[in-house]
Amino acid sequence: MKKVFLLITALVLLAFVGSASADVVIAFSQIGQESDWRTANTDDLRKAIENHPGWKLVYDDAQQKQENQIKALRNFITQDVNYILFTGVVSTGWDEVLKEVNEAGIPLLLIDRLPDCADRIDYVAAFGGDFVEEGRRQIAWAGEYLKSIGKGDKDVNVVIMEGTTGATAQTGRTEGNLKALKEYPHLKLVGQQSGNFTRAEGQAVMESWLKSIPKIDVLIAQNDDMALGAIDAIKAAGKVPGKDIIIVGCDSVKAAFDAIVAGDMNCTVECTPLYAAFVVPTIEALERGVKFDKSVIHPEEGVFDMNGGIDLGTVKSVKAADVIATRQY
Ligand code: GZL
Repeated sequence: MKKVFLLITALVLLAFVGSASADVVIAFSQIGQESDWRTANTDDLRKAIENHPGWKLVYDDAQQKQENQIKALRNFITQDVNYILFTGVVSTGWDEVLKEVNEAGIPLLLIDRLPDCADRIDYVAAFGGDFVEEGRRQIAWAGEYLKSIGKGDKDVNVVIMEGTTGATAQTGRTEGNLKALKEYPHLKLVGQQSGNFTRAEGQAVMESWLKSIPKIDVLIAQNDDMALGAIDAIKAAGKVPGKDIIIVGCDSVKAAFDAIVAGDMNCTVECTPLYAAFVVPTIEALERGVKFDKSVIHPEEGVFDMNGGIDLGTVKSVKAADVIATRQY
């Protein structure tokens, strides 16, 4: 009899301990694996969540398809997860499914690319790059650099290679690019096309431009992967990247630092993918009952180039070679 009593007690205790340490389940709808930035963003968040005591990650890679993200979000609702991290491949078409997330009462953290419907839905907080400022910095760097080498009064031909059409990172950076061009009238826009944030498509677009545009002096690539693809095309055409064509990227991934130090690229505008430093404390605070007010948080970001010292108003460029050893992505 005593043994039975002890067995039942042990089972009850086991069940209690099991339920008391029930996981906090965090679901992450990730866009895809289109760029080094995206890989760094995924790795940073996965590592932080999977290594956090009592937390469990439910991860979905949408392979850059909106329909896959909508399916994933609905699966998260069915699984009744505790939190949802969301970044949208494009900015439109999310109202219905994000309202379903709200109706299910699952706290939503918006990261990276905010949806156009952000003002019409509930979310805890939002964290990501200031894309308009990043686009402004790209053009301003080119304008200020040309002034610094005595070519500020010379008309130069500029091409803008845009990210995934309709992504807030593309629409924001393009807005910043075009607004800043008005401040530098000698920068003449002669080409504008999407390279979809991928290295392969960046190379293909540059190849076609080199055949169709008589003279290109500056490439503004809205991410480093497309800039690196364009560098491959420029070299294949027998031109010297970083000299015949000035190349300004965005993200500040390691491969861009390597290209700048090698002299193939001139500048990269930082857009950090390291979001765990925001997401982890936010969810820990939510677990303690802290309330949030839909705040949109932009991280401090820099600009890195061949020599440093280019003043862009909100930031001064730093020499890539001086900091490459400290970079985390
Ligand atoms: C920016 C992010 C963009 C990066 C690209 O926050 O959405 O998507 O700039 C990535 O490299 O593909």
